[in-house]
Amino acid sequence: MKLVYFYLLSSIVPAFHNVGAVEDKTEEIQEEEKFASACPVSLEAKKQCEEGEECPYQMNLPSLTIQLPKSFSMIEQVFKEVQNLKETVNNLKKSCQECKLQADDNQEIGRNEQQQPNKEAPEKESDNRIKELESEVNKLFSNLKDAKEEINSLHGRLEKLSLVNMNNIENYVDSKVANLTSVVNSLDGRCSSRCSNQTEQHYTSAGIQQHLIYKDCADYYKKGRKINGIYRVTPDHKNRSFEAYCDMETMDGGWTVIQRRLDGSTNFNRTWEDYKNGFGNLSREFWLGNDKIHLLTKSRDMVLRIDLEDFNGVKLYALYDQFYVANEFLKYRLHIGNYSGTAGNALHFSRHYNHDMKFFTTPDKDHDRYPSGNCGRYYSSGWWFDACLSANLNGKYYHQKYKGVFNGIYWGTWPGMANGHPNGFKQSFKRAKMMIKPKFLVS
Ligand SMILES: *[C@@H]1O[C@H](CO)[C@@H](O)[C@H](O)[C@H]1NC(C)=O
Ligand SMILES: *[C@@H]1O[C@H](CO)[C@@H](O)[C@H](O)[C@H]1NC(C)=O
Ligand SMILES: *[C@@H]1O[C@H](CO)[C@@H](O)[C@H](O)[C@H]1NC(C)=O
Ligand SMILES: *[C@@H]1O[C@H](CO)[C@@H](O)[C@H](O)[C@H]1NC(C)=O
Ligand SMILES: *[C@@H]1O[C@H](CO)[C@@H](O)[C@H](O)[C@H]1NC(C)=O
Ligand SMILES: CC(=O)N[C@H]1CO[C@H](CO)[C@@H](O)[C@@H]1O
Ligand SMILES: [Ca+2]
Repeated sequence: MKLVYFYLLSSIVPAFHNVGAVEDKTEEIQEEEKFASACPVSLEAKKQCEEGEECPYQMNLPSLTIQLPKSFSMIEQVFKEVQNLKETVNNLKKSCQECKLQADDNQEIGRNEQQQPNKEAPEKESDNRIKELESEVNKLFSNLKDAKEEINSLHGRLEKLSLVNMNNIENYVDSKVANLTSVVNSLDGRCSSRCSNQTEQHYTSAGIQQHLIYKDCADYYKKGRKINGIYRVTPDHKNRSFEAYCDMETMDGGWTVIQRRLDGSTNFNRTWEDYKNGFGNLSREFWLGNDKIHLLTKSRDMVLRIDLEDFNGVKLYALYDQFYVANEFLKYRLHIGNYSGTAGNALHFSRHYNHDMKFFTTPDKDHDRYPSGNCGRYYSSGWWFDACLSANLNGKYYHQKYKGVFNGIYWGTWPGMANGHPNGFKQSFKRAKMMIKPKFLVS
């Protein structure tokens, strides 16, 4: 784990290995002294052993808690900056695309008019620069997101953070951001002035609307589409678009639904491939698909809302102020932020039952933290299993109370849920829904 982390960060700090080493060393020594006095390592023989015999020893390591340096928060800040930058580049690109499409339209309309000879050239050049810029911002963004993930996952578990020089990372990323920002600013000026010149002449409200990209349900809602239903979204213009169910009523609307249970018509005991691509019927019960959820949560900071209803008509909800699902390479690892709501924080129930930062497991792919079996197979579900669960919304749909293994739709903090009923019956849910929305729209 440590090695992965180190390589990852060192890959974005190629040139600064020795700066600030002195400062680090003193920190390291202080750190070591602290540990030496607080929790000494002990080595003891496991049993009595005779001379000449190979003797088994047991080493007791103290449990370690490492304070991350204050620059950890800086990475968070830089990360946000890059995200803003990314948004700017996207907007820039969109406005240029719109502008270009309009120009094309105009050319068709005015085919008979004389065309200016060199009109294409500067536009192409600007297009290319934006493409370059975009790929650079994307690279930086994903590096940072990965670094952030690694740091989060290692928080409190890392032995020697001094391996990584945080100051260097800051400097490097800062200079990168500064450079990109200046390029974006210069391009922005050029592009928007050219656009406004053309839009002034040929702007029609219908024309612009046509070319807008809807990243998710929130974009539709903003444009006045307020009826629940299926809409086509394009969270990342480099990938295909796809259909999603939009909840336009709950809590100010604009929610992209990623999972829904309501009658047991769809089987959720499925393979990795099924969970990757999504399954079910968007109008009824479905899993949107891990690749799509990744794209949606990558393109914007998202919040997650979970709505649950039991067979007594009790309706409660949970809201997480951050929700991100990593890509397939990182096994669709889950990230959740702070909880609020009425249903209880079952995704992060305790230190030992915590679905945050866990990989996705399906009955045919075991990435869980349970050493002697596959939680996905045991509970007939694909989920971010720990060892194994305090929540599982993809469990089997029971139409009433059930007995046996806790393999139904499960939310451990639900009133009376974890204990079951006196005669061994377990409670089940009538409805469950998971949905996401850009964070900046949630007050
Ligand atoms: C930005 O970076 C490019 C190459 O990465 C470099 O050529 C250029 O001089 C830099 N610009 C500034 C303002 O630092
Ligand atoms: C906008 O159009 C006017 C003439 O209509 C022209 O003089 C001006 O240079 C144009 N501006 C840009 C940035 O292309
Ligand atoms: C889930 O699927 C697996 C493999 O397809 C199967 O062996 C198992 O019996 C199923 N579990 C349930 C509860 O249907
Ligand atoms: C999905 O469900 C709706 C409503 O029940 C139904 O009309 C539609 O045919 C179903 N679609 C598929 C692909 O099964
Ligand atoms: C969660 O709450 C803590 C403390 O209130 C805050 O510092 C942190 O930024 C919050 N996390 C998110 C993702 O907003
Ligand atoms: C989820 C998804 O389809 N991701 C694809 C997006 O596009 C890149 C580049 O074409 C692919 O590598 C991803 O698999
Ligand atoms: Ca396992």
